[in-house]
Amino acid sequence: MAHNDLALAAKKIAVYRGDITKMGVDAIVNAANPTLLGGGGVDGAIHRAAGPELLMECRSLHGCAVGRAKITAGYDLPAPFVIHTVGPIWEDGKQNESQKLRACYRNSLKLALDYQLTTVAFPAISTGAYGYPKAEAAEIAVDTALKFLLAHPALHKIYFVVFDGETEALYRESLERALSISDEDSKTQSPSPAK
Ligand code: AR6
Repeated sequence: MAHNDLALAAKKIAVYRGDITKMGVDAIVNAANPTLLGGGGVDGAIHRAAGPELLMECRSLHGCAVGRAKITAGYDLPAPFVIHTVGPIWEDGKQNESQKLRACYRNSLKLALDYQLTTVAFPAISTGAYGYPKAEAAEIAVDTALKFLLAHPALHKIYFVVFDGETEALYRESLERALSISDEDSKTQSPSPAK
C-alpha cells in the first residue's frame, strides 16, 4: 500500500467529539440491535431526534442480522439518511466478533456508496451496551475505513463521532499507528537509490 495513498485516505477521516444526532452529513450510522425497533444509547438518541416516523419505517425492514446494514430516511435529523447496522455483542473475542465488527463498517459504507452518499458519520459501534473493548474497536473502525477509502475514492469524508476523551484518543492513536506502519513499509520496500 503506497504511503501517499494512505495519507490521502487518512485526510478523509475526521474524529469528532460530540452528539452524532447533530451531524449534518449525508448519513449517520446507528448502532442498532437485530430488531431495528430502537433501544438505548446512540440508538435511543437517534430515534428521539428523528421522531416517530423513523420507527415506522424501521418496522417495515423486518430486522437486520449482525454485521449487516439497512438504510432509512433521517426524518427530523439534519442527516437525510440513517444507516442502521448491528454490531456484535462482545463475548470472549473468539466468536468472530472482530470480523462481524469489520462487516458493520464495510456494509454501512457500501450502502452509502449504493445511495451515492459521500459523507458518513459513525458512532463507536458495539463499545457501549455491547461491551466491545474500545481500543480494539477503534483499531477496526479506522483500519476498515482507511481500506474502504483507498478502494472507493468517491467517498469524501468519514467522521468518527465519539462521546468521551478516552475514545477520541484511541481513534487518533489508531490513525497515527496506521500511518506510521505504512511509512515504515514504504521505507523498507522502496528501491535503493542508483549508485
Ligand atoms: N452520539 C455519539 N455517540 C454516542 C451517542 C451519541 N448521541 N450516544 C451514545 N454514544 P451503544 P452498542 C456512544 O450502547 O454498544 C442499544 O440499546 C457510546 O458512548 O449506543 O453497539 C441498541 O438498541 C458508545 O461509545 O451501542 C442495542 O441493543 C457508542 O455510542 C445496543 O444498545 C455505542 O454505544 C447496541 O450497543
